[in-house]
Parts: sequence; structure tokens; C-alpha cells
Amino acid sequence: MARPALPRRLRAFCFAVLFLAAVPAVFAAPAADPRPNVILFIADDVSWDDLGCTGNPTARTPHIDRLAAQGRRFDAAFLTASSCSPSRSSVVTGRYPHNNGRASELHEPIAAHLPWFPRLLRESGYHTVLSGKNHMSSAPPAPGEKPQPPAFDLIDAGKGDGNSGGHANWVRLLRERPAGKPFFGWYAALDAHRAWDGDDEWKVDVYGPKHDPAKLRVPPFLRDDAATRSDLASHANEVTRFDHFVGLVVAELERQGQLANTLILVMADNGRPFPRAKTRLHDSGMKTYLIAHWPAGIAQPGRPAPGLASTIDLAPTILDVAGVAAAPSMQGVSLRPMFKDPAAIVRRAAFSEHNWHDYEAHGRSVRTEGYLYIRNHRPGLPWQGPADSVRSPSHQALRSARDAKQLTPAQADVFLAPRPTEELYLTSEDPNQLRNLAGDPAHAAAKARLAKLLADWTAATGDTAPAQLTPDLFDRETGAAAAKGKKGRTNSRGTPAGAERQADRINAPGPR
Ligand SMILES: [Ca+2]
Repeated sequence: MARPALPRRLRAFCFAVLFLAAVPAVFAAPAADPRPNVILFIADDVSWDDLGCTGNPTARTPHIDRLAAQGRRFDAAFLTASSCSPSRSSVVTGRYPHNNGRASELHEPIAAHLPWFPRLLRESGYHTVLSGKNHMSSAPPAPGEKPQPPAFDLIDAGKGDGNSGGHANWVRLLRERPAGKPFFGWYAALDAHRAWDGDDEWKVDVYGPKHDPAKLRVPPFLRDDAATRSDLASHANEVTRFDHFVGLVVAELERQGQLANTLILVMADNGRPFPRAKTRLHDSGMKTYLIAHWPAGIAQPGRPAPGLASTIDLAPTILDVAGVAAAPSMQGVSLRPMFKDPAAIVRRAAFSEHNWHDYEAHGRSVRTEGYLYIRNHRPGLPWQGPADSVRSPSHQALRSARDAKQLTPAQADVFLAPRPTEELYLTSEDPNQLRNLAGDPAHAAAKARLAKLLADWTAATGDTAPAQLTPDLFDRETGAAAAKGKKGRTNSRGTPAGAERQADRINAPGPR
């Protein structure tokens, strides 16, 4: 029996319904990329224990403290260099400083062929922004080779509105990002680097009162005097200003309904710019706070992770979160297992370096769960810190007290020369690393084990300690710039450096 045909009008209606139902699939814009946003906050010259959530009783960092309380605090996170551009360059390529071309030394560029992880994010569909301090560069490509495509869609110096701290545009750039793309922000403050512009630009109604110098904790390796306390208070003020702008970005993510789907990481590039901190392989220089906040991706939020982590792991971690394969050149491991389980162990050792930063230097270190082992390849030289620290009131207070023979051994350490070739510390019992156990027979087995770890890493990564290194560009006692026209510079790999080095830049006081 023939099926009765639908009336013509009903057929037309059915076609129209089917057509309209199909329209969204055919003509609508593609669905927004659901991958998480990532924002990496990097403060400048802040030590691991300069925050409230890492145990500093007088620090005022409520916004970062909240991220730690609701996310994951990594309690054994270490930089690969306690030096600005070497540390940042290592994060961006996921490679050890001495494997990063000439970037093992301050101000030097990364080898041209090495991929930067933000470029891989960008090529996978992320909108990538650097706002604030940059201090990273690529060397020119070899003749006949093309330069790599840019790593960032937008690079912004982060200044404006009477704010020179590098964070002035963080919220605006988050608001102005293109729709439909996940966002990656390399948000790098100039806080808390000397000079103390945070004090000059302070807004008491925004940041609250300045820190009271009389109430601050003074590390045992500094003099407890008025000049040092005032210096420390100015640093603490800039840490609080950094925290304020982190809080504004978090509030903006919340307003956009994006906080749950955003991985926020908070760290610093190197330790505070004070004696026996910045450029040190000890915790005061090389340990960093590392906070991860990601409601959609961190299990058991609020529980800290005690396992070792290196900032060389951040590139593979962020790429892992974004579903992008890490480049074969990257040397770290993803920390994502530690997002899922705070007790996870992803590495058994973390390695760090000390290369030229204003002064000739060559040192290496390895950490395991309980120990720090340091090998100094320039034991004849003092380890006074970078020139900006040497020029500081805190360092000059140590100098005066040294001349008056008033220093404790911990305070005298920045003047010590010759220094031990080997240092070994039991970090759990000696958080400031003031008791060198390298000559203690009770720890000889541990020392041998760590020395072997370091030797194996040295061989595996092709590290060297050349006889000729880049010489001092500043006076070690005063921090004053040395005479121009140094000849025969080599970098820490022993190869000629500086053909394109700009003499005016490196000789300018206060490298930034
Ligand atoms: Ca720095």
C-alpha cells in the first residue's frame, strides 16, 4: 500500500526545521578551545622565604598565600641559576644554563636553534603574552638559517599609570585577549629588584602601610642594624606590591569565570638582592617558592608537595597541561604527577649553576632529599654576590663591621677567600646552610654519593670548567663598574663571548 504523501506545506515545514537544526553545526563559529589558561607569575629577586605562606612571619602576601592554601605549594623547588637572565632563559627553554648557548651568563642570549615553550603553545593555538620584565633573547641565527617564529603574540614592558613595577598592564591584557583561544601570560614583575621604586610609588590606600623595619626578621648572615633593616623593609614593600597585582589578576579571572580553568604558577627568578642570597647556590639564592593553583587540575588542594622540583620542569609541565608535546631539547620532567598526588616524586636530584654575574665565577650544586652539595671551581675568589648587592647598604654595613672585627662567621662568609672547594649541608637541620659538613667523616658516604651524582650530570650534559672565564666587570669591594675595554672575555663554556655584547649595557651600573 502506498504511503500517503505528506501534505506539501507540512513537507516544507519539516525541511525548514531540519535545515535550521543543522545550521549551528555547519555555520556557527568553532567551539572555544577548552584547554586551560596558564599564567606564570615571576617576581624579580625574591627568596623562597619572603612570603607569608613559606613561613615569613612579617611578610604581607595575602593573595599568594590564598593561592597556596587553595592549590599546591612545592616545598623543595629549586632554580637552575640564582641569576636573572640565566634563570629565566632556563625556564623558557627547559634547559640547564650551560646547555642554553651563551645564556649561562648574565645578559647573554639563548642559542638560536633552541625552542621556547611559549612558541610551542602559540603554534598550538594559545594567545601568548609577555608583560613586564623580559631579559631573555635569542642569538642571531647561523648564516643561511632562518630565525625562529616569535614565542609571544605580544610583548609589553608592563609600565604605565605611574607604576614602574612591570605589572601595570596585567589585568588589561587579560581583558583584551582574543575570544576563543586559551591564554598564556608570562607575567614578570620588576619587583623586588633594586632600586626601590616601590617605595617612591607607594600608595598606602592600595597596598596598606609600609613594612616596619623594626619588626622584620633579619637573616643571621646580615647585620642587625638600622641600615640593613631599612633595606629589608624596602624589599618587603616591593614583594607586597607584587602580591597585590597577583591578586588583581586572580580577581579578574574570577570575574571572567576562568579561575577554575586557569593554571596559575608563582615563582621568582633568583634570591633576594642581599649579601649571601642572590647568585648563591645555597637556599637563600637557589630555592624558590613555587605555588600552583588550578582548581580543575590539582587534587587535594591545600596539601603541600615535599618532593624535589626544578624550574627546568616548568616547560614540560605547562606543555603537558596544554596537551602539547615537549620538545626533544627539553631536559626537565612534567610536575603534573605532583598536581594529582602531593606525595608524588618526579625527580631524585636537582642541579644548579653559578656562572658569571658581574664577577668571574663557576660553581655547581646538586640536591637530594636531605643534602646540598656544592662544588666551587673558583675557590680562590670571594663569593660576595652581584654588584647591586655589593653596593647595597646591607653589604656596606657588613664591610664596616668586618673592618671593626665585629662579624660572626655567617656574616663574614661574603668576604671569605679562599673558600672551600666542596660544601655539604644537611638541609633539614641547617636551613641557612651555616655548618659545612664536607670534612665530617660521619657524612662522607653522603658526600661521595652526591659528588658522584654531580659528576654523572656533568658528563651527561657536557659541562666543563674552563681555565679561562669571563673576568670581573665590577669591583668586588665597592660594586663600582671596572674600567671599560676588557679584552679576551670568554663565557663559562670557554668560547669567545661578546662580539655583539653592548659595552654600554653591561657596564651600566645596576644590571636589571
Ligand atoms: Ca632577578
